[in-house]
Amino acid sequence: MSKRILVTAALPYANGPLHLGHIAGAYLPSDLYVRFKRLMKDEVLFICGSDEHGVPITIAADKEGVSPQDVVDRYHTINKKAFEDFGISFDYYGRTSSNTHRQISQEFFKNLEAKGVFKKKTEEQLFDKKAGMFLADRYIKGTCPKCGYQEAYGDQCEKCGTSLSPAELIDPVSVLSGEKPEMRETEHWYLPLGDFQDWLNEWISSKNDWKTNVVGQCKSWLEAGLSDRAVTRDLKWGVPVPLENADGKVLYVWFDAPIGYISATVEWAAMTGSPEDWKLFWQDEETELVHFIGKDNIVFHCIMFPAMLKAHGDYVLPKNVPANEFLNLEGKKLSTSRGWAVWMHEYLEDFEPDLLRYALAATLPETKDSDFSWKDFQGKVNNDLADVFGNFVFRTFSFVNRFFEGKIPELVQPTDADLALLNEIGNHSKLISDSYEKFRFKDAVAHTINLARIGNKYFTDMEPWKSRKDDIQKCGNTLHCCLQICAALSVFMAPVTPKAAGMLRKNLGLDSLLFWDDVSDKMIKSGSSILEGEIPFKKIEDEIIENQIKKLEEKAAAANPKAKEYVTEKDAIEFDDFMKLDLRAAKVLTAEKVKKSKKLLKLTVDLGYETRTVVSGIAEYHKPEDLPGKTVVVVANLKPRKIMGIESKGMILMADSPDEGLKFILTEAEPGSTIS
Ligand code: B3M
Ligand code: ZN
Repeated sequence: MSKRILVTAALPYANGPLHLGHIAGAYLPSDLYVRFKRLMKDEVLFICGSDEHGVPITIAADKEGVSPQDVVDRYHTINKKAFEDFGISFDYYGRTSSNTHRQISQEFFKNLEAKGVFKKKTEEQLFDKKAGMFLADRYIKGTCPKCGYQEAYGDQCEKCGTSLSPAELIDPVSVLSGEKPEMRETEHWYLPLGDFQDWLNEWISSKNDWKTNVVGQCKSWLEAGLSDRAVTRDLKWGVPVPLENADGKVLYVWFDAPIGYISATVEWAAMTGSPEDWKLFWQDEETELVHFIGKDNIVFHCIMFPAMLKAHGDYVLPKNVPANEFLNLEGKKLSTSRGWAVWMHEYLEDFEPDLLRYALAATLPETKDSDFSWKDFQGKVNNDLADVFGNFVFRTFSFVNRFFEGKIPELVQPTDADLALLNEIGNHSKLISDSYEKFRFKDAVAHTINLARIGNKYFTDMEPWKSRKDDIQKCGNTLHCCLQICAALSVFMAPVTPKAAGMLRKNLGLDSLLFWDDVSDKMIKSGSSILEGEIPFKKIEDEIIENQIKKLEEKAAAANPKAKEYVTEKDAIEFDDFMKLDLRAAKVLTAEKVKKSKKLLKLTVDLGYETRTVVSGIAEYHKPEDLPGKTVVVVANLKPRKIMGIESKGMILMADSPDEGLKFILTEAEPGSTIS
């Protein structure tokens, strides 16, 4: 029985172009799911749009010396086109600077205000005297009180995901003037999340089909206790607070942005000519609402927005929020500020969307961070798409066109091997659909390409190049079965490589619109004709990949001109001062992560005359498993210190190369050798 599903993808800030990390986080996963669900004949509405308020926008505008509207107009257009070109099949792509959105978010706010949901408080907030403005969200930076990350924002720490208020930051600094802010009184409306704690505890606990990484984050917030969250800001750019005594105040971007899903649906319904249809998706309990996001948005989609929807009362609640973790690039964190990113609009200038759709789908950060490298991209395209899928389809089509005049051969007295192959269609239909249903897209894609692999092996094992000479019936059976596999793949591949799948359906003479339940081992009829067919995927040459890597490194170098600047030398010291240091060679014996810390490793080192424990802040640059056996330099006579409860005796010397992170000072000397 078909379902009604409303799928949303996180609204990207319209303050810059899209990169691979955005695509791997929310947009490709949601598109895979939507395309699959449409094949399952479910009624799916796929909604997204530009998130056009908030400090990320005004900071970008300030930097360029243009208005926030200029910034959002530019990037709304660029991003909307990039999504279209990449095949992200939204039914509607809205924007939160629209009049509809302003009206709907103001009505939502007034509804909660009228119910007395908000608390109104006058509190001291951080104020930048030089800039003459209160510092909210990304206008303020400081050290995260939870994980020690020194670049945490005023509303969230991007490193550990903790949602913060500016007053919680350690050593806050204004992003605008670089000055230490002062405290000033201001009045705001607060959503008292604590009032929803019991309901949220129960609601989250009932989500036994949610990803563990999502539930884990929610539970850690719930256990820490939910505090009041300001839902208004002293800013000029945003949705004005729709109350009399609220001049100069706007809705907090994370209050209005999720309402953007609703306003985009209202705009979609109006566009279709049935303006009331939005209610089928937002106000009908039969609808399944699924939010696709990155892990840094979990608190807003699993705690804050559900509390808002619950307080309002007229809307459905999310059925699932399958948040993805982060995608790294060539082993390093993606960073727009450091120019370490592959931009979608640039990718699309050089490659087909299907290639990246497949390569990313096969390595999505579904339960832990994953990595994109150009070499791996080439491998996925050349090995999986070209050598497995492409080769299988091309060989099958070539044989049928050369030796059977392009007609689908009869299946006559199929052997066990023939039947076993045909049976794989039903097996894989279940394996693939179950994976999609559980948001396990990597598995879905792996099972899909595996069916092509099985088909390829069957073709080779059956040796049609021999049987065509001495057993034409066997040869015909082989090709009939291979064509049935191709037909099944033309549906199974559709969510991930829509263009190639459509081409395959056309070349097989199949309808352009097929559904999952059209797949069987009899999809194509003997005697009907196939087209010539073309090679579905061409291999990518090494040189093309080398150029991409070079381009990435050049852009990163250009974005970090000061990366080659050197730290200024310290003041001169006496020789005797230096001689107080006792530097030794020491061999690393073991290394392990320190629980609850992202930066620290605990190592045991052999000093020749003793083995000791040293704690070192190198976890972001070195994997523990790579360290045993290295002989490093240790300051042996440093007084012992307790770090995260571990006694650390000594310090490992590291070179802090500006753009390469922390490097060891390795030595060939024996453990215990003195170094001077
Ligand atoms: N604009 C995306 C981000 O945090 C944010 C999502 C809003 S979804 C309502 O990068
Ligand atoms: Zn943190």
